[in-house]
Amino acid sequence: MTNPRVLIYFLGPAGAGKSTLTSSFSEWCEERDIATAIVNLDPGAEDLPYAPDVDVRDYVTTSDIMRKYGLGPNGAQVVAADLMINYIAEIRELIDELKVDYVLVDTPGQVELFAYRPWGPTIVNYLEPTYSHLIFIMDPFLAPSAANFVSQVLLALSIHFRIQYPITFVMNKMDLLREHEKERILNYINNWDLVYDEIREEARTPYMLFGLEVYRAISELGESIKIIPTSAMTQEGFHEIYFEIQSVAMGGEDVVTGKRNYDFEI
Ligand SMILES: Nc1nc2c(ncn2[C@@H]2O[C@H](COP(=O)(O)OP(=O)(O)OP(=O)(O)O)[C@@H](O)[C@H]2O)c(=O)[nH]1
Ligand SMILES: [Mg+2]
Repeated sequence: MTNPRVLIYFLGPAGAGKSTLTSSFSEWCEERDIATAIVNLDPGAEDLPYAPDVDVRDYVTTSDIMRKYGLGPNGAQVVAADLMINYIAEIRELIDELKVDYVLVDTPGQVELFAYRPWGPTIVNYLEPTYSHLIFIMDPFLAPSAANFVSQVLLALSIHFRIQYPITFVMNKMDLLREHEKERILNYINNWDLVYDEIREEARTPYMLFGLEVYRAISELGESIKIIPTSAMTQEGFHEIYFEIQSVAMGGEDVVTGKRNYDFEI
């Protein structure tokens, strides 16, 4: 059987590499004759490293909203996102017309749109209620310590808690790390016990107890959370991302919730 068409959302903190990874992953797929299209959902994007097939900026841009309502960039971005809802039916029609296997969706840097606001779940559920996949991009430069590493995982989980589609975690920008930084990050990724030990070492304050409780809350999941080291520059990890999406789209289970998300026969 052929695969369903999947919408793949690239999410993560500002500057983590959502747009670059969207672009680079699309090139990687095209080189392997896997048809992709790109949707830009970021009304604040200035220079994109790809030519979007569907672009929210054709309807609303953050810079127009800043001018029109005298808002700063963050407020304008939230208003722009809200206004986007007025055009979402048109955007969906355009997406539905795309004749590709994978639609890659670049998202705004305001991660709170997905973590806290109704916007994120509304958009994802509306655009493709069945075959959607989230890629949460972690930034190694935001993980200088075990506590910060865990807090990025928590952010991803809080998004996943609200938007219950399969999720793949990636640690991007691996090519930028020096050898000892790379080793530290890979140790966190591969060894949750080390994360536990470091949290204990890092914070010898009452907060340590809080940190350890948080750690415990996610450590069982941690066993099943796989984080793929990637680089948008070298395309490291792209096979693994593709494999993850494929294994879910072909009837696998979501590692975090254990739910079957694609309920069809293989
Ligand atoms: N060397 C290297 N640079 C990267 C990588 N991914 C992203 N970058 C760079 O990081 C910067 C931010 O990347 P973007 O793709 O714009 O990040 P973003 O998450 O889309 O940012 P916002 O949309 O502003 O939230 C750019 O200068 C990219 O070239 C990577 O894997 N390796
Ligand atoms: Mg971007």
